[in-house]
Amino acid sequence: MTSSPVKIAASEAPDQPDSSPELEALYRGFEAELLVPLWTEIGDLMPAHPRSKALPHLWRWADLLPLAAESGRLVPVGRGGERRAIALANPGLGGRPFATPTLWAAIQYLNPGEDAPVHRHTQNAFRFVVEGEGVWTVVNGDPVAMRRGDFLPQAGWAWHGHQNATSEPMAWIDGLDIPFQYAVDASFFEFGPDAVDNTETPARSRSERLWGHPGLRPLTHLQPTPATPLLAYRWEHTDRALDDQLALEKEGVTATLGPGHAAVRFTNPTTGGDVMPTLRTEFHRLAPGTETATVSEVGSTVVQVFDGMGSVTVGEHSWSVERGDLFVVPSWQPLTVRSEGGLDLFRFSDTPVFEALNLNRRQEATR
Ligand code: GTQ
Ligand code: FE2
Repeated sequence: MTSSPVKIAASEAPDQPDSSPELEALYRGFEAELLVPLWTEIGDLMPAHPRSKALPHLWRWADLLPLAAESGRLVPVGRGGERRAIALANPGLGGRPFATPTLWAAIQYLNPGEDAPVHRHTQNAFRFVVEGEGVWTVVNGDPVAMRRGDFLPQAGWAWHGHQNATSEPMAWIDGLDIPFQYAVDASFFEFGPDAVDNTETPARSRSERLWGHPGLRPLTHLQPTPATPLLAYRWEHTDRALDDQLALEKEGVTATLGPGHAAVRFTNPTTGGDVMPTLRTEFHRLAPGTETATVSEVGSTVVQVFDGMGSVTVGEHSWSVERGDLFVVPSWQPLTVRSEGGLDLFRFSDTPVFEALNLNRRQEATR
């Protein structure tokens, strides 16, 4: 006998009718017809507030990097596997390679002289570099240098391959909306050339020469695009913006989120909105001794510590963190961050999805 895919467990929910042979027969009847009553499921389906299956979790860079390097020794990169990328698998998500229900986060590793082959997909992506340099990511034929502190967005459906043009291996992190597109069955994928057809290693990409001038829009490109056309947001700009905010605060100009808390959002210069339709990306700098407010938000977030030391609390979990460490903040779990000697954080989230659907909520704990 095959077992029914649906099993109705009436006793687990409150305010259920008393069990009886007729009730059991009714429930077996539901199962046989693939029917499920709302009254046994409502607590899980319609909770008072989001209860993510994802769990708060921390991955330490000191554990990730050696495993990525060992993958570099043992596992070739090429067609089929496409990327030497190792995903963070949230312990609450059943072993799937998903950092959160919507977000993919992975460490990727490329040896000297290696090419990660060209492909494109509907998933929106970005790279963020916490240490090292030497890889050019070639996006629609435009080679983009990757260096420490750089944020490198790459819109869905753009052709891309990666090329290590130096004599040192390089690791970085990838963020994508793979789990979101998987959940809603929106994914398309195409192979491009096996080798990255590129001989240039410019310091600045063509995209930066066109789009990388603050407040200046090329008159040939006045139409808004759904994702940012700027392929690199360089560390020197991010660093200076954050330094300036903290310096202005000292001069009495309100420029920070709170005492000692500088932050910037990476934006699409054609709209002023988020860099990609599904992904919000930000950089936060906490001066020594700063503690953030405790905030809960709808949607999930992944944070990588770029520099410094501090501690974070996500729901019931607290960790001390240092350079490269990554942690996840599931939907509606309160987050508090404390800086010890100064703390720089890169963060990405799925917030634009919730904002577009009017499902975003944010709550600050009173203290
Ligand atoms: O570098 O193109 O981590 O397509 C996952 C999917 C990286 C990439 C990932 C990808 C890529
Ligand atoms: Fe890709």
